[in-house]
Amino acid sequence: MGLFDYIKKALNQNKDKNKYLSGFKSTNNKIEATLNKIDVLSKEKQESFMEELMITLLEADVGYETSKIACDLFYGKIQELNFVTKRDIKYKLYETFYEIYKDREVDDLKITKGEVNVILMSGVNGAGKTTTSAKIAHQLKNQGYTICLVAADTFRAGAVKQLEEWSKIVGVDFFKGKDGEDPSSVLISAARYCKEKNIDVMICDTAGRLQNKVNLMNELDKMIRVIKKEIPNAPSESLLVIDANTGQNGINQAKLFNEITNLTGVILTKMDGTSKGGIILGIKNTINVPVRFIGLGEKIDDLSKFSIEMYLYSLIGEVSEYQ
Ligand SMILES: Nc1nc2c(ncn2[C@@H]2O[C@H](COP(=O)(O)OP(=O)(O)OP(=O)(O)O)[C@@H](O)[C@H]2O)c(=O)[nH]1
Ligand SMILES: [Mg+2]
Repeated sequence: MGLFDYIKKALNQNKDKNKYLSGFKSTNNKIEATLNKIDVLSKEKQESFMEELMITLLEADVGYETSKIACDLFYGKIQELNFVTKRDIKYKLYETFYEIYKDREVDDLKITKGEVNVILMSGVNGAGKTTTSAKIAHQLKNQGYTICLVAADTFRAGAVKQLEEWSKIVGVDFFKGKDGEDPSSVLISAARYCKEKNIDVMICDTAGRLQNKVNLMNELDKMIRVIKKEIPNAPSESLLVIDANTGQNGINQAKLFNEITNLTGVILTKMDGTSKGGIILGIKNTINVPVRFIGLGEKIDDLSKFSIEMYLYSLIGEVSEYQ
């Protein structure tokens, strides 16, 4: 089976196909527009095409470093052909991105039976941490786990209430500290509470923090050190939530949060908006942390396991019609 057949098979099995396609529509249009200028790519036109491709990738938020790697890899691939058609270009783009995105299998969240598993959610203000905590709680509850949503955002007024409301909607346990309590201390009490109640997963929603605010990043570091005293393996998952519309800054966020929290995954939210989507390749190539989920809306069900095949198809589109 060729790469594209494989991708198509994965696509047809994915229930979120239409959401993906609509989420990446604007970038798909741009790539299409670049390709539509070409029928056959003669040797003379290759250089100017490569420039256009680089610009298209930069505009899609892939980031300079990763765009450069992609273009070099892609250029090498088309050099092997005597005659380059639009279909070849698409096919080689698939191959290029597929190669850049190593470790393509997306693991389920790591949950060990018989212990309290801590999922730590971090990210900058408004990225979607609280909503995504609820969406994950909902998915894990449906898989049969007992969940406690923990309000470790003691910073923003209303944050605790927001999570509490979600816990009622999802129908899972909820834990909060006292007003103004230090978030690390909330985590300790939450861990004890979850152990006592034999909760499988505690999902810790934290306050939004800018990656360049040292004291807030130190607070996050402290939370991780402290929770380990109660639960040595914690956090079993450390997930960074990034608003996909953030563009290049998202790659910086990923780098800095990764230094502090040792990320096990990234969640890109608001992919249903005007996001350009290229950031997924940029993040993976820059910090080698996989994108685990993408947020495709504000509702509790609008969280999809990331699929590189779906993603590439949504960006590059159909290949066979050019055969
Ligand atoms: N369209 C869309 N909206 C989303 C998605 N995820 C979150 N939102 C919205 O983004 C806004 C912010 O979400 P929150 O979950 O409160 O973000 P947060 O990171 O917890 O924010 P702070 O706690 O203030 O840092 C809300 O209006 C959410 O409904 C998504 O995948 N798609
Ligand atoms: Mg929040």
